Amino acid sequence: MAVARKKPAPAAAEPGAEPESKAPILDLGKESEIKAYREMLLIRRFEEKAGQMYGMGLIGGFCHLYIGQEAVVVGMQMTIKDGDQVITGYRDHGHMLACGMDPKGVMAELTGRRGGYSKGKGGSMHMFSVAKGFYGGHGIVGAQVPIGTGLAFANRYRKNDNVSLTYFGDGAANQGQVYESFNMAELWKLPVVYIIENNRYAMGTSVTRASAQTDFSKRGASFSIPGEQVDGMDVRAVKAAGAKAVQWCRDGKGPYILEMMTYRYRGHSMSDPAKYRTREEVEKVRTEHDPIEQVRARLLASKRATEDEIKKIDADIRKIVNDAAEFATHDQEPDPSELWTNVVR
Ligand SMILES: Cc1ncc(C[n+]2csc(CCOP(=O)(O)OP(=O)(O)O)c2C)c(N)n1
Ligand SMILES: [Mg+2]
Repeated sequence: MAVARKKPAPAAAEPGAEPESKAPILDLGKESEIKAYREMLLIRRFEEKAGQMYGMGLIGGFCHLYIGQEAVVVGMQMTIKDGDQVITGYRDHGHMLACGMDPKGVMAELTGRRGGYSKGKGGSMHMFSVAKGFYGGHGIVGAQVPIGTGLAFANRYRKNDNVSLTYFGDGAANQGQVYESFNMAELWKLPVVYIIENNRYAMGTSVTRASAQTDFSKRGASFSIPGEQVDGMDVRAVKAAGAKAVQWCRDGKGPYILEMMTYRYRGHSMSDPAKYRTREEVEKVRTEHDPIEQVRARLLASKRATEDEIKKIDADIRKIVNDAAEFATHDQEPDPSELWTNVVR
């Protein structure tokens, strides 16, 4: 029997929309604003290059680009310290770069070369760097949520003040294991910030088609976990909300949920032509809310940076990315004897 819908599903929050509850947006200051610009641009250019290299057949397997979402990870990274942990799903190159992992090692992993973070045997979704506090890189949707909660459990058990930043998408937020994790995290007051990157789609399914409650900041309500919506296209808003949430965790008050309202400009993965949305929808976000363009315009308007200084940053970033691509193209593939190493039997 068909069930009649009593009321239409609420409209999903748009990227760049004014969130209902928000921490005050604070000026980052000159140095941090320039740093944020550099780091977001590094992710953007790296991902564009990865897209090109995929097109040239140099990258095989899956490859999910983070273009459009850069302000989320860069803003959050500004709120943490050494010892804190970051974990995410398969849209992970931006998180690795923001954690300070070497672009050469990340790109070489994408091309399956021995200088890659997983010796060329893991690919896009399977890279780790404990030294940089990055715990993956997980291809199973939502699987990182209990693991990120476990990292927070370890922090609590060891009585340190480290915090786990656990990222996942709007689609993953509908999974059962997320709510088991929420329950334990609040029950044991674990220091974990759950960062829901709401980019409005899970593969080709929009949030409004898949979610009964599209305000993801409320998803912890029945566990008494506080949450807020954040303009995930504005690095200042991300940093302000992130700093509050991280402090909440460090103070021993338990988990916190941040719903980042963001958008991915590219398809779900390199093989997705994204026919489920219009060009206009993408263009509108790009032209009105682009996270990098916002900072660039602000730097110039405030005279914190000149056109020449911005050009110099752009050239530096292009060189880093070109060097990474060069390395990833010419480094050797793993020796066939490596087929049986690093395998759990
Ligand atoms: C357990 C599981 N189910 C399904 C898939 C296939 N799958 C890969 S990504 C994805 C969509 C997830 O969307 P979302 O959580 O919104 O993250 P986004 O891709 O938008 O970053 C699905 C269903 C999977 N990898 N794992
Ligand atoms: Mg999504």
